[in-house]
Formats: sequence, C-alpha cells, structure tokens
Amino acid sequence: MTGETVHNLRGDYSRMRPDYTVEQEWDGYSDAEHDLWRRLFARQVALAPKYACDEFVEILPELHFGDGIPRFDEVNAKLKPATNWQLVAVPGLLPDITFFDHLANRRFPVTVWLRDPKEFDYIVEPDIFHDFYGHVPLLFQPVFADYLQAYGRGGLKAHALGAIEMLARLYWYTVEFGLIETPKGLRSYGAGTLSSGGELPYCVDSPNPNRIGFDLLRIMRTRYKIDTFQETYFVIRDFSELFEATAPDFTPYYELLQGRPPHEASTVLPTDRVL
Ligand code: HBI
Ligand code: FE
Repeated sequence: MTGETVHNLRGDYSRMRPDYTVEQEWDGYSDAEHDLWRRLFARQVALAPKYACDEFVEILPELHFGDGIPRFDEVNAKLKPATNWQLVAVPGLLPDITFFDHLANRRFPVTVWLRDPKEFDYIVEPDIFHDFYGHVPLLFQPVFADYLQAYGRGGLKAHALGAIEMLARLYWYTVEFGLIETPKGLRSYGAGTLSSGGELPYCVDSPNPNRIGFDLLRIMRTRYKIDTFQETYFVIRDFSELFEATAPDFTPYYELLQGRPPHEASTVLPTDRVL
C-alpha cells in the first residue's frame, strides 16, 4: 500500500503521532468487545495444540490473552526482557515505510480496534485480534524476533530499490502464512492462519493446497491471494533456516528477479520440494 491511501482505511487516524502511533485507551473497550475477544480466543486456543507450532502454544498461557482484550503495557513488560521487542498501538494499516521502520526498531504495530461480531469468521484488514493473538506470541521466540527486525531493515532497502512487491511476498508466505516442519508434523507459525478459525486446520490438514519447502527466490516470485485460503504454503525446517536464508543483502536477488514474470499462487515447479 502507499501512504496516500492510508486515510481511507478503517480505523481512526485523526489523533495519531507522526510515527502513526496512538494510545490504546484500554478503558474504552466495551463489555461486548471483551466478550467477542474471549469467544475469538476460545475458538483459536482450542485449535492451537494440534495446528500451531510449539513456540506459540508454550508461550500462550503466560500471556493471559483469554481474559479479555489484553493491555499493551502489560504485554510489553513481559516482551522487553524476553526479546527486547515492544508493541506500539496504531489505528490500522500503515504506509510501508512506517511499518518497516517500526519493525527495524523492534517495535511491532498492533491495531487498536476489534472487528464487528459479523466478522467473527473472516476479516479483510488486520484488527487487534489478528495482530495480538496472531503475531505477538512469536515475538517471544528469539530467532523469529530477529528475523522480523531484519525484515524491517530489508523493507527500508527494498523501498529504495523499488522491490517492495517482492519483499511483501516474503512477509506473506512466512510471517502471515508460514508452516514449519516438526517431529509431530506440519504446524503453523503464521499469524494469518494462527488467528483464523477456518484456515488454521485447512493449512495443515487439507489435501488441496500445495506445501512447498522454503525457497527465498521462489517465494519472492510467487503471487498470493488475499481473499481466499492460500493455494500454496511454504514450509521451513526451523526458524534458523528462515533467518539465515534472509541474512544476505537482497540487491542481487532483486536484480535477478526484476526481469522475470511472477509465478501464480497455484503453480508447482519441477524444482519445488513438495511435501
Ligand atoms: N501495516 N499495521 C500494519 N500491518 C501490516 O501488516 C502491514 C502494514 N503496512 C504495510 C504492510 N503490512 C505490508 O505492505 C508490508 O509487509 C509489505
Ligand atoms: Fe498480520
């Protein structure tokens, strides 16, 4: 997205600071909103042991997300000593550069508003349930936390090189919809699936989607769907694979990929490690 369109998005952008942060104003959430949060939480937490990675499942009880909409300051007090990340409250989607700048400085932007009850099963834009429940637990995993900061730094570079589209695919297929191989089978570590009642079981169990071994350049060439379940998921062996594959400077990769057409979301290539 571009900075010019941001004010048309859902959320109150009228009282933000120059870095797009706002106050959470926790006292402003209604009982009905806390209740909706608890129902969203109850559905997802029941799915987690079977479908979420161990790192997610193990940290959840320590975060007390089930009591109602969490307070940013309480979670920040736990997150700071764990991985030195902090949550910042934001009105909603941010311009790419602003988003990357927060990540590069170990600040994770979390949307303050909660979806409407009609959106219980599906929401287009990230709300506080997606951002908090989906993203925050993995910020406690040290290697993943370092990966996300490196992603933010890479984003600032990609912006200068006109390569945001390629880098955004990496975020999508890892941070939002990534799968990880574990001794117990495939598990999700992606916030898009972890926070979705329908897609979390689907991404692990359904025979329909492709599941392909992580391949950085392949991912940066692959389109994605934003309004249906994913047609392809990419699978990492562990978080170190993710961190190490993305450590080099991407400039030569962008040059290599710039002249090539993208792959469709459903494509399987002869070179893919299909799981
Ligand atoms: N803003 N709040 C918020 N959350 C996101 O996930 C987000 C964003 N702005 C831009 C963005 N994502 C993506 O375009 C980048 O990951 C490429
Ligand atoms: Fe997200």
